[in-house]
Amino acid sequence: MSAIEKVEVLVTGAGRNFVTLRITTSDGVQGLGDATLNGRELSVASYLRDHIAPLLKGRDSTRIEDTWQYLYKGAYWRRGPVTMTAIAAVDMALWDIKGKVVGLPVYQLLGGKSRDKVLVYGHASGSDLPSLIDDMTEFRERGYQAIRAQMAVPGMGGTYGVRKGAIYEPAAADLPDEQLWSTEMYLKFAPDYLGKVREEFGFDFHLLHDVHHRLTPIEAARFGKDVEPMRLFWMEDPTPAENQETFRLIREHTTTPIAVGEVLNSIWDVQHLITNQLIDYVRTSVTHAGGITHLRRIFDLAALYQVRSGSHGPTDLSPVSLAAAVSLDIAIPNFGIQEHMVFAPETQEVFRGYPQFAAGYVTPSEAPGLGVEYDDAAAAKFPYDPKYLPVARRADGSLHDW
Ligand code: CS2
Ligand code: MG
Repeated sequence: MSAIEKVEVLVTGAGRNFVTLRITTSDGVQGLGDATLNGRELSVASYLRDHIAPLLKGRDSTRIEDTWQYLYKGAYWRRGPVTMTAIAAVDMALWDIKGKVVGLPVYQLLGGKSRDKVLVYGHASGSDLPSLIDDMTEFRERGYQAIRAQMAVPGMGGTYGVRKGAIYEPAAADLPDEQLWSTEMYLKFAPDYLGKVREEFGFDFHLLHDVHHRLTPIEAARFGKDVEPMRLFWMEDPTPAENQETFRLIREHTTTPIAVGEVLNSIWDVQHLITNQLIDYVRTSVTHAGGITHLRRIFDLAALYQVRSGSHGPTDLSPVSLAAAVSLDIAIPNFGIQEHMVFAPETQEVFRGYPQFAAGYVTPSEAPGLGVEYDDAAAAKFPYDPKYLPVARRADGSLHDW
């Protein structure tokens, strides 16, 4: 039996904060799993180090499903981002090990390729229309065939999704940055700039937009109708998804495709959305939704209802997460699109071998396992640096969804 012998929780601030789980077996085979939860990283690090690691020592590393069930049911307390991210990290690491032991990339263990390459989308943004157009132009020149467009709304300060500098990172403050939000201004402004993007670039690329949980259902219905002429690939997170049934109201008013899931972490959180076809893309990530084992279940349920994948993949999920996500993306029949962001140079120094971008697509590594190596010496150069995601407040001071 290939027993789990060593469990390491690796925390680094390489470009941004990442938590990585490394499992080593009695045969000396190592597997990696991403355990990064932006703004709450140490909660997962502690969950893994203090609660899960003692349970893993001596377990048979080949028993991936049993370990998943053991950690999920054994916690007693169900679901949630911290628990499901910790389970995900163990799951990814065990799939990585299994691939290395049999000498195959993980995607081969998931049924092999259903496509030759994985379509990705990038994040263009701007503080005003000229800078958004410039950024979109650059993404087009780099070969992206799908681009998300986000622009600052005048008078709203740090509107969501606007990159500062080369790398997009929303968790940039020592305490939560308080950003002003006005639905009225957004609803007046966003359809207009998305229309100008289409005027500038036409329709021969996929245009995406992230509403980021900001609207009420009827406001989202109105937004969806307003942007129908722009033929978005999707409008993302139009309204908070705790009440899954509420999306029916949006559906009744607009044909703009809907993508939901990045803040959700189990099949049950998206079950109603999928089985009632209230969404078109499910965005749950391999890191926050229980790993490869559970995300495959979500995608298989989605396939029954013609819902496609659209995995979350920002810079606050590590290159290990991207490698695991692309292993699923290339194998499942109902792949939609994969979010793709360029990692900081420091991140690339620590994590090596992850899927690389070429002409609008990525492809998985052919190396056994997930194909990512973690450089401890490089990681040690970048200490953990606690950062918080922003919060949003309305003009009257009340809190809004960020
Ligand atoms: C965003 C994320 O990529 C997206 O779709 O919603 O950038 C999100 O804001 C961050 O992952 C939060 O840490
Ligand atoms: Mg999003």
